[in-house]
Amino acid sequence: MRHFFAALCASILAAPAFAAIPHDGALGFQPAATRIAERIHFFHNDYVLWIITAITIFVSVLLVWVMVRYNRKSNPVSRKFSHNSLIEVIWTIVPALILVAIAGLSFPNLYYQDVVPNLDKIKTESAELLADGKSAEYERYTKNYFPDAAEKGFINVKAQGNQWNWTYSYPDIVDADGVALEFVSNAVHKGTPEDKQKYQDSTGRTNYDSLPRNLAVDYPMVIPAGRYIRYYTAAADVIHSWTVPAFGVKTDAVPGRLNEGWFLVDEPGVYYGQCSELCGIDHAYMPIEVRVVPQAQFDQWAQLMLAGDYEGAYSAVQTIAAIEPSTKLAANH
Ligand SMILES: [Cu+2]
Repeated sequence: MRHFFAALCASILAAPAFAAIPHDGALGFQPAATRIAERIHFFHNDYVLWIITAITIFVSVLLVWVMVRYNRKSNPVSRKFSHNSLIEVIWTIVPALILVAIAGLSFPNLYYQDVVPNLDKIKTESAELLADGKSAEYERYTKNYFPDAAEKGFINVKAQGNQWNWTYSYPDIVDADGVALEFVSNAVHKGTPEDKQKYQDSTGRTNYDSLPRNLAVDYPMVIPAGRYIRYYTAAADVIHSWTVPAFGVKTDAVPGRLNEGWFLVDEPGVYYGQCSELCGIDHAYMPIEVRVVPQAQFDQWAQLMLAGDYEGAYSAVQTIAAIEPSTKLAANH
């Protein structure tokens, strides 16, 4: 265990950037890295949790009251009535109102994360708010929509689930022949004593000990920070699910179907996830590693990958360069 922590600290310290990773004994969510995750955290921690707590306390008090007040000793002869219109109306309407209150906040969140934003609309709407001098509205608007990023357009990535690894494709990043960048991302296995040797022989790398088990991959998905990412999920064989907890993103990858979603990460760093749909014997060994890097570093990585220099590309994103002094999300950590 001590070695594990030492390795974990080493891996975190080696890269100055933030790493979203589960910790032993931790409680709650991983820190939110996207607006989607922030909204989910607020919905859960500051809203539904209070409602659940109130209901649980209320029901427990009722139970205790019934047990104490109406047991055979304190209430030997029970009354014979079986209906009460008022209480029946109350216990129908109040739970319905509670459900409406929950839905009222959860549906906008679902819609927000499900529907890929219209970037042109974001550009015009934000420009209109600014032109009309509505700075308060603009502030509120830019909490959920990001005009600067909208200017730059989407980065498209397709994540295809396979038994048992992921194939990432970047349809907009093409070589001279028009062939899109595509590569397979395999787990770095840490099970048998030979795994380390195998990893070192096939990649020539020396970082095996610093990699987290069942989370690190040989060739991670890389995306630029502060950009709208539109991702697609598909599957080659059975249903998988592309999931990164810190992004608040989980999308099933279904054979014969193309699902889509989006996210935008401000803070460069390493973000880990795992396939979240039982997909067979090696379900536990198809992790997801996303490296969020500044745009220049992303471009460099993409060029090296296109040129077939996978190891060069891998080392190009091992140390994640810092971005502007401190981003909005960095301040939260
Ligand atoms: Cu899977």
